[in-house]
Formats: sequence, structure tokens, C-alpha cells
Amino acid sequence: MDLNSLKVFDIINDEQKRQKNYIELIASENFVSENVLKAAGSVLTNKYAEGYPERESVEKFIKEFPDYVHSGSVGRYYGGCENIDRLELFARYMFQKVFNTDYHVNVQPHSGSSANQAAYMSVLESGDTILSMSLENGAHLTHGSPVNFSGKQYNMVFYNVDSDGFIDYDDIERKIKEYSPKLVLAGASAYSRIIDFKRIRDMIDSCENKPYFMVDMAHIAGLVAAGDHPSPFGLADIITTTTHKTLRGARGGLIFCIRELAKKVDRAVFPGCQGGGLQHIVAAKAVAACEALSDEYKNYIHQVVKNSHAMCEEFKKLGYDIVTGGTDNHLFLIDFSKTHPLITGKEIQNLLDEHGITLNKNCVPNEKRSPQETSGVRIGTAAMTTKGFKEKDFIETADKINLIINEYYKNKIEG
Ligand code: DSN
Repeated sequence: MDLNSLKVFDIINDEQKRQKNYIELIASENFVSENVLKAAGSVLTNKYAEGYPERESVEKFIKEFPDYVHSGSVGRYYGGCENIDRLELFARYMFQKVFNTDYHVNVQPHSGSSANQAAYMSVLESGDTILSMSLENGAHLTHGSPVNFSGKQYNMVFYNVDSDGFIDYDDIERKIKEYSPKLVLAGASAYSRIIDFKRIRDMIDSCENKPYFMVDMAHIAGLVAAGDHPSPFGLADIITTTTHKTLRGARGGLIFCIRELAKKVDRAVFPGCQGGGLQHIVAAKAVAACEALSDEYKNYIHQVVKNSHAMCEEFKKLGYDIVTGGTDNHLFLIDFSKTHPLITGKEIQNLLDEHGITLNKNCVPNEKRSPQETSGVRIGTAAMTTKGFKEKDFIETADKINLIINEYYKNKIEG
């Protein structure tokens, strides 16, 4: 091994130590199993497999797994894809099982961002109107940020949260009527409450020009799989997700859609947005899907939600201001603007980093500071629950964070 590649492995070892020793509270992170790592590091990285499983492969697969529901494009561009065909079909089949759905599944998106890009491209033209949650209230960059392709390519209009931080469903209804969007998007990166997909579907169904309904369930996919959040399946036309957050799989994306849209979605992923799929990552996604079907995983997700609730309640008891006053899922937001007006989310993120606790600064509703500074932080429980943390461990961590913040704030006030 040459000296330079040894350096790479030194860096990986350092990161492994950091991940082992830090308390990880970033709501979008998790720790994957050895089998997910093994698949992601496998020889499948050597194979090009542009396109989708060949028809003969599909027919053979259905003989083995008759309850797999097939739709979408067929045909590869290179030879030697028979194993990859089987893998890709198996991954789709497992994700149909995880979400108890017969929706079409595209397992090739390299990330949540590319899944969203392809999802938009499958049903929209440049300049079409998308109604999405406003970014400062918890939506994702690809939900219309002006610095992202979504905000540049589409005409974005936004719905808001109410003064307590809850999604304002009346605002969605008003804006569907006012702007006649071609697509309505639900889903968020920093929203701690149940999203009422049924209510949005009903609004859409009562419109004359029915917009497409898309859900980005990246954060809550694991909760949907375990039954801890209402499912968007059967309600949304297109559903995107990442596989590495609460789903606890390899870093990547997925798109589900109603079968009428299957070929459009497939074409938007390849050749629309991507070239060859990352087949080692497809394998790792499939391993995560198998794991997500286990009772152990479902119990893990139930514990994630219980832990989030317990930690959030402890912060409330300690006098912190929680956006929406609580949480229904794996995360919550603390707003420091009233309780600690002199410190920013960025300062708290850096301060806790020095004490071996990792989280991220986050905007809060009616944010007065820039996204680089912020007045809040986001806290999630998925990663440390994987490491075995229970309610009491999260309560102890909240107490520790409180002591660190209090001391820092006291010094700051006293100058
Ligand atoms: N960056 C991710 C998050 O932290 O929520 C979203 O993709």
C-alpha cells in the first residue's frame, strides 16, 4: 500500500474514533450495521449497469417472488448485468415489503437530492409551479431554495407554519387555490410533528386542476416503516426518501410512485439525471430494507420516538423553549431567542462539539438571524438509540447540555 492511501485509512480511523466517542445528536445521521458496510464496500462498485433490469430477468424474478409487483422501464446498456438485475429487483421487492405497498420503486437515486430532482423532472417542465413548505420553517434545500436547482428551475411558492410552529394547513389550502401549483410537496428536514398527508390529499382532490402530490419522507421513513408515523402510501403520487437517516441504511435515495408514473420516474432518474447506478449502494440499501423488516428494527424505531419525547420533556422541565412545544417524532428544535437571546445556534453547536456532543444549528420559526448563525438547534435521537441509549441516557444528556450552556451563558453575561 502506498503512503498516500495509508493516509486515507488514517483519516478513516480517526473518524471511526470520533463516531465511537461522541454523543451524536444530528437528526439525519445514524450508524449502519456491519452487513450494510460490507455490501457498500463490495465488488459491486466495479460494475456498470446503466438502465433497468432486462425483461427476462424480471420474468425469472417474478417466478421466484410472485408477490413482487413490477412496473417501469426495462433494458440495460451493457452486458454482464444478470446479477445486478437480480439485486435491483430484490431491492425493489424488499422496499415494497418495508412500506407494505405496490408502488413502483426506483432504487437508483444517488441521494435524496437527486431523488427529488428526478421526481420533479418526471412530472414537471421548467418554470412550473411547486407549492412547498417554506425553508426557514424546516423544509429541505431541494424544496425550493433560491441557491438550489429547485429554486432556480421551478416557480416556487411556499406555505408557512403558524405562530406555534405547526404546519398551517389552511395556508396550504389557500395557496393551492391562489397559485394552482402543478405539484404540492410535503415533507421536512426540521419539523417535529406528525404531517397530515390525508388532509393535504383531500385538499388536492377537491381541486379542479389536481396538482401532483409529492412527499419527501427522508427524515421520517423509518417511522413510516415501523408504523410510528402515518404513511403517505396510497395518498401521494410520488414519494422520495433517503436511506441513511431513520431507515439506517447506506447513504442514498429512493423514489416510489404510483404505477402510472413508473416509466416517467425511471426515465427521469436514468438517463435524465444520472448515469450508471451505484450498485454497491443498491446492495447496501437492500440489506437495510431486509433489516427494516425485522421486529428488532421496529422496536428500535419505537424506542427512538420514546427517547425523543423523554429528552424533549427534560429540556422543557429545564426551562427551554421547544418549537411547537414538543415532538411526535425522532427530533425536536430548541429556540434560544427568548431564553438565551445573547447566544446563537452556531455558538451552541461549537460549544457542544468541544464537549464531545454533536448537533446542528437550525433556524427557528420567525428566525431573525442568518442560516449561518441561527437562534436554535436541532436534536435527533436516531443515532444514539442505535448505540443503545434509552430514555434515562437522553435525560442525562439533556442535563449535561444544560450545565454546559448555563456555564457558558453566565460567563458571557458577566463578560
Ligand atoms: N442534510 C439533511 C439533514 O440534516 O436533514 C437533509 O438532507
